[in-house]
Amino acid sequence: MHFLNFTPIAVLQLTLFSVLHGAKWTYTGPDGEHHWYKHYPYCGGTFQSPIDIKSELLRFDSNLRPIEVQNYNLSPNEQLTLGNNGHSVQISLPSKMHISSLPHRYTAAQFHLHWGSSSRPAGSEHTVNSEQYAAEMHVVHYNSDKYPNMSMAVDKSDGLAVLGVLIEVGEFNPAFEQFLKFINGVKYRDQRVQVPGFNIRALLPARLDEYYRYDGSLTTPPCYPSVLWTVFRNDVTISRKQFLALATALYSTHAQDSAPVPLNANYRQPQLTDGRVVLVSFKEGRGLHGTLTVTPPHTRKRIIQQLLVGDLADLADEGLYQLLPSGSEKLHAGKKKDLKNQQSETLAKSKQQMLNPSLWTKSQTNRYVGKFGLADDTLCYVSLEQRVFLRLRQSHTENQMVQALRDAVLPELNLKSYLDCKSDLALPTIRHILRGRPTDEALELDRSLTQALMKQRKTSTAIKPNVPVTKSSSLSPATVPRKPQSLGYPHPWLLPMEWED
Ligand code: 3TV
Ligand code: ZN
Repeated sequence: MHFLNFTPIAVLQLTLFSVLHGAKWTYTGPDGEHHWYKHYPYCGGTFQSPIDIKSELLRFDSNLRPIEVQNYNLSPNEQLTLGNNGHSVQISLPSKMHISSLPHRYTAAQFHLHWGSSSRPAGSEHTVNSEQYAAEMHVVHYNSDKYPNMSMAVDKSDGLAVLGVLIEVGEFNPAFEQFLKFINGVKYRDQRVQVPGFNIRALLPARLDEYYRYDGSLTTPPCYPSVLWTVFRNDVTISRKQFLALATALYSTHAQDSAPVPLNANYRQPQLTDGRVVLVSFKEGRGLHGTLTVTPPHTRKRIIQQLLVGDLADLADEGLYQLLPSGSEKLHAGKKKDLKNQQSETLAKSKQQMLNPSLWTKSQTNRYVGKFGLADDTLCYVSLEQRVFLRLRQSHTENQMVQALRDAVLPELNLKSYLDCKSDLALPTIRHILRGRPTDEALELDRSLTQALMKQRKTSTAIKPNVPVTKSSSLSPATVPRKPQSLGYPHPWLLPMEWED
């Protein structure tokens, strides 16, 4: 969270200076991604991309329309510029191409790729359940309803929409060949060639109705958090030969440089999710990675309302599981168990992350990611909670103040965000609500919550390592390490509520 150390003016000055004077950045070495924030403060900030798109972040959203693109089928008479900018290979696109299915028109500007190396053909930026694809294509569009060009849009929160296509090595892809056949003409940085237009739609997967959607950033400096990301669920393939052409033909250095540096492995590591959810346009799961949480907003609202003023016994029996992350539906759908038992198990499962201190930087609640329709971002106080918490921890002032914020102020603020945003209910907030309802049922519900969490805590401490360290893990080096909770003292969230008379 290096971004927190700069004032807004300093961020602006530093970013302007670096963009104008072209501060050097690379993917490895002293100017590698862990150093980007020094010249490009947004790279150390929040809501960064790419991310690991994992099942527990997913929320089905029935409002997500199929992506519709216009004028993507270009004639060979239209000339496109293929270029090597030292970070990627890019094709500029004509402004008639646009996305028509979003609430604003997003006009195409360019597409480019990120890829691995010949020795390690894994170079996608987004990963799905920690799985990295061979490469990824990004079709960059800007909001032309609101901004006159790409430069004006690039740093605006609603400025850009990027379509992400995951690429696997497999069948030969004739559409990709339309530009890969010219790649040797742009071997070195700043080289450009003209290529005939072709059908850009053919670079995308067949189904444009199945995708992941979240709010994020440019994956390269200056990392502005200005991108509405759409990552298609279905990948496309290129042949091994096509992949190798991409991975071996290019250099990130100029033709005249004495030490040519190959251009490959040009992907950024997955970033922290910062309380974001990933909306999904499709409902059905797929095998191992397919389980989705599909709580529609109106159900969520109804359950929260029930927590506030409804019958708590009924809620314990039937309702609460619907608010909880992936897997809970399956448990509920199985053989009917004793209800209390069932509730305990379900809650325990869903709160597993909360019980693993290493995962606390990823909020259990979520920021509303759709830009359109439901709510103003400012209602989502969960990110505020995270930032306050991190900042206080960084300055070594973790104390009663933090606890008071978490226990008293933030649950109340969060309640509003749960109602307005697409987020799950965090335990402190459930407790905050129950505290306002000192009835036997509320006490009972709190007890079973506590029991379930205590039980789960024992199991999770026994079997779960603290920090997953796979290559594609979304824990970036910016993660503040957590000290493990002492086994002897339950975390305050696990203690039964004190009931006021
Ligand atoms: F807009 C971009 C992206 F979205 C650009 S051009 C503007 C940067 C100053 C770019 F280079 C990108 F790499 C991306 S990306 O987030 O799609 N990778
Ligand atoms: Zn990109």
